[in-house]
Amino acid sequence: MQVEETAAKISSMQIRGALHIAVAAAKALEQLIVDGATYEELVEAGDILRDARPSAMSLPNAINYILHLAQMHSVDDPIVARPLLLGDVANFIIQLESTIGRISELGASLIEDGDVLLTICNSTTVVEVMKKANSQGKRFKVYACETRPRFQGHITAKELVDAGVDVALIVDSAAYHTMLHKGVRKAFVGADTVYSNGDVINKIGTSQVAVSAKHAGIEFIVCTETLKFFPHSMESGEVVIEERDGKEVADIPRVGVFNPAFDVTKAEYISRMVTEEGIISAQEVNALIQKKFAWALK
Ligand code: RI2
Repeated sequence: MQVEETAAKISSMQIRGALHIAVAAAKALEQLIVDGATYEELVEAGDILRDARPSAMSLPNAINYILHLAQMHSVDDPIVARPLLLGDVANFIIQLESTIGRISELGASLIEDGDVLLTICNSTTVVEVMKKANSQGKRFKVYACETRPRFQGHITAKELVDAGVDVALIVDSAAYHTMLHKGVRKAFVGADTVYSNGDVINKIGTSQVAVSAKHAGIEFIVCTETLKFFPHSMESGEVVIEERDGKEVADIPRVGVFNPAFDVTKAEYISRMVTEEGIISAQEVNALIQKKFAWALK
């Protein structure tokens, strides 16, 4: 797929979910390298892809890592370096896609027979965790927030029901009530960006679920690949919270709309994080950044 086409699909959310957009961008860059791009052309392509969606750190991390590999291998020396670079890029993509398997194993260990769970949006990672627990013979119920305005909760519900999981959709504003009155024990959510202090950016409404979970005394669990960690959060601070077209919410003459796509959940609301490196506390994110992002922090 061409770079512009991939960027357009990410921007319009035909390709969505923090992991999927990172893999799509990595594959677009891989194709450019196959086609003989110079380092400058890769940098330009990286800029186009990076701008496609601003709030998911998986996207710039994947792009920056491939540019780092290209620099290491000197992409402009095609005969010697290009095959080595392509090998490393292919390896990176395979590793990226395999992290989800490790997270699903670890995450499933937190789900017990008879559990009642709640989730928001459509996180591939969370869905895989739940499918894994189901395949282990555990029987549990999931309440899926519909996730206005784009209803990604419907995708979650469909994927879970197809896998044989007992699932019910709720409107987003029913989350707290459902926790209190339907015996919810754990909330599982995905992530788009994780700051070094453990704060998490995820789909709008996630922070309300987290605050409600704390109030209701239930666990709030974030499932995230470390690729979503923000290595430079100490120095460069804030990630832009994407604001999307108001028409996604309502199209009423003379009525304005504010449509943020994400929000920030503070680390204090997060019980645990499930990563491919293990189950950690939000306070352990910074140490893991030092370990996983040495290439970016130099
Ligand atoms: P996975 C999604 O954003 C949601 O916020 C979801 O929790 C997160 O990406 C992570 O998704 P959007 O693309 O990487 O629907 O777990 O705006 O699939």
